Amino acid sequence: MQLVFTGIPGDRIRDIYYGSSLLFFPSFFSLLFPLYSMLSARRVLAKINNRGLATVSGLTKDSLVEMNLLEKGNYINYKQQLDNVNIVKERLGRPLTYAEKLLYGHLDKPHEQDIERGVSYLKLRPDRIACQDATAQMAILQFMSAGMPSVATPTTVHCDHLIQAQKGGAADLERAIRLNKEVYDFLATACAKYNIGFWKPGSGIIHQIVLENYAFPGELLIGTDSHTPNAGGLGQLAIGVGGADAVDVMAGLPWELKAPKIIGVKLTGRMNGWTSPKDIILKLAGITTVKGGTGAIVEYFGDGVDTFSCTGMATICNMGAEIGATTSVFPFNNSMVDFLDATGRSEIGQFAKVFQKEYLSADPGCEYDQVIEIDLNTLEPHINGPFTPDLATPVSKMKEVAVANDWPLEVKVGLIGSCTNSSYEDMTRAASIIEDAASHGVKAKSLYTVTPGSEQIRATIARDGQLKTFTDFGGSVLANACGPCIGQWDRQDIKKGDKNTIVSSFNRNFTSRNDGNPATHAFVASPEMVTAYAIAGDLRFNPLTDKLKDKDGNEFLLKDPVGVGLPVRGYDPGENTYQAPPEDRASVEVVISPSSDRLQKLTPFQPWDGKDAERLPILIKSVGKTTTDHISMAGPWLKYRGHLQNISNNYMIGAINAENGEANNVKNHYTGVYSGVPDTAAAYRDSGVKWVVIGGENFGEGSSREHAALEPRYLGGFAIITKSFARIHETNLKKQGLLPLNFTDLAAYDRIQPDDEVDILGLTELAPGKNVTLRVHPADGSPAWDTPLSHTYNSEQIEWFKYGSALNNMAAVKASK
Ligand code: MIC
Ligand code: SF4
Repeated sequence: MQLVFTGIPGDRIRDIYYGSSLLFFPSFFSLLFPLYSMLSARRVLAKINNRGLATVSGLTKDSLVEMNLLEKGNYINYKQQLDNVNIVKERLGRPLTYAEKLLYGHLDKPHEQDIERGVSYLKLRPDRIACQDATAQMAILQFMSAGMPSVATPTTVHCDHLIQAQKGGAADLERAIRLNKEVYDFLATACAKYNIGFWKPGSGIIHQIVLENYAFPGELLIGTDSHTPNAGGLGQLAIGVGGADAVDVMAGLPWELKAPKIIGVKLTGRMNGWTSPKDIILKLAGITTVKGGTGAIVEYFGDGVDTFSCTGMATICNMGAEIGATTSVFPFNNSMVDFLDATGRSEIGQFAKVFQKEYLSADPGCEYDQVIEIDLNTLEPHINGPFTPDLATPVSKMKEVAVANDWPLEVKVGLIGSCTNSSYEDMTRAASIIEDAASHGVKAKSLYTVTPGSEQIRATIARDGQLKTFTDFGGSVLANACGPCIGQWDRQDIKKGDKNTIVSSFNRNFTSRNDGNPATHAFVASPEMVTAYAIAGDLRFNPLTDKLKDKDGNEFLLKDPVGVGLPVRGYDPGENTYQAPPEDRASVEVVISPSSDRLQKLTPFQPWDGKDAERLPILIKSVGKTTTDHISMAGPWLKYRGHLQNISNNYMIGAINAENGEANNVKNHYTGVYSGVPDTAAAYRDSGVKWVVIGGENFGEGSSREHAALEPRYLGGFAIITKSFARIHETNLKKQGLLPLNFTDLAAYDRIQPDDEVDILGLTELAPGKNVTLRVHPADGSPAWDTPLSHTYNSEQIEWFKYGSALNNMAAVKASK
């Protein structure tokens, strides 16, 4: 069966992906028709089940309850998970936190697994995998090399990252479908072939779709995106991983995770006025910094946890990625039951209640590794930034801080939406502020954009009038996608290099992230605060205390925002944007053109030569923040996410070279000629020279993109030596056969010079917990010096290094069977 369509007139393309699925895959009619009815059934259910909890009687621990409305035969496994938890509890002899229960409930071998928080590696069996289009391409290309007929774990792919915001919703979607046709075709056909659910462009942002359709309390989900933890708002353990980790689970292998520590965040009291869930995570980021959550799960508890909507909790968990946390989670509660009701999944909510006491709650007396307390009664709205999400300023201090730091005071653009903040509640609260301003004849001073998180949110706010409120206000409603959050923004209001301020309700604000302009000062705040800034047009504005002038020059104070957690009339599911895998999958062809510049089949990397590495040049010693955006930029480069050779041309182009303070300008160690980082790396590789990178703290923080690890491997890199790594990036490097190593003596980072050469010694005895040695040969001819380097390899991971990659290792194990 050939699923790639050709010869369809351009004006029907939108229908193909966005509107009528029947045109796309005529043979799916029978599959899609029930789906349509299911979606409308969902609407009806949502209407019936408002806040009151109608009990679905008759559910027992042995009941068979489907995990979602879209797949058949995937049942919730609470009973097994509870058995596992009981085994572990008996072994450890102590009460468990909520997150621990979910984690240990998914152990592959609960009887024999070593469990020490922060020390042992856990082997887990996730229930589900979610991939977004920008990371799915590489994941699927790797899965294809495993030669399996279908995925072993339920998986979905979501088209959200590749849609550029230019003119607004429908036009941008149409353009994206045209420009990315080849990639969407590849993903659609590969999904059909390997039994993966495919969410077409226009469906919405991965995390929102997961929350609305797949997430439920107690589930363990891995997702190839760092904001996967969003679903923690629905009591699920949802963890961001690199593509290669997802491939293991797709291939039926257990997934490995270093047993996380548990940080308890105790919430007391209740938010009021302008404060919203986003402010909790903005405040927390200020306390912990971007690396405070590394190696830990953040578990919320205290009487404050029952005061939010489910989507509010999802906002908090989503942005937990910005503090480096493995994931964040709220314990199962009534708001989750309400959300499950509203999304047509009442039975799941009721089933969860059956297990609430024993499985879906923290044990009394459980202990956290660290406890942080936040008092919601006194929590102020916060504005974090610029350039980093942990620079937190309460609104009452913003005027002073902004002036003192010489931040541009005029707010050029306010952007609401993204996976973090695009719920119905967010939209209704933002709209309430605009309506208040409009009643005084006031419109936006700044440009204002809205990205609905999903087609369901878009359709619901279109039906309920908030969308009109936004457009009447002068706002533009963008496609249901990541858009400006990931740099997919054709920004026209300023020139590159112009110093300016934007405020968004997104979660990331690294340099150049949104518009590619390093002079843009990007701040993150709640949608309510973003809207207030867009109205006032000034970063010094504090809506709690500062008055605005109405159309007649009279002063007024904006009213406190008001919103609704769940739509009173139920959600409107909007267009059907889902493609279920067909029954007959064997004959589906997955097409990759050999001449494509977007997609390229992967060639296995060479195994390690079995020797220590000697006299390696330093490609770059980077200073300051080196996020995955510095290592493998997004924005215009997103189009090469399926083509390793092409995307490698962005390797480290955003990182700052310690030698000259410049980006993308490094000296070739042998010729002395300065050039771009990727060119220099390729020149070394082509002359058979391996190289290393030297980096600072929390290297690779930010996203899950494994391109940041595949690229250096493809360009001939050997080791990445840093003060510390962000979790996902470190695993990604190991998976691709590169050596992630850490200075044990941090002063060695300062001592080593970009022109020095290095040996890495002790590799033949590489073993868990055993340091290797870095021998530095200074360029000035002074005597060589040694410094120890630590690593976090366990014995299985060492095999990945030896084989050249985890995938090579997997192939070798398969061949030996
Ligand atoms: C991000 O927010 O940086 C992204 C884009 O969603 C990434 C994934 C990617 O780079 O594809 C993430 O967070 O993992
Ligand atoms: Fe998309 Fe931005 Fe969310 Fe990443 S953080 S998934 S780019 S909306």
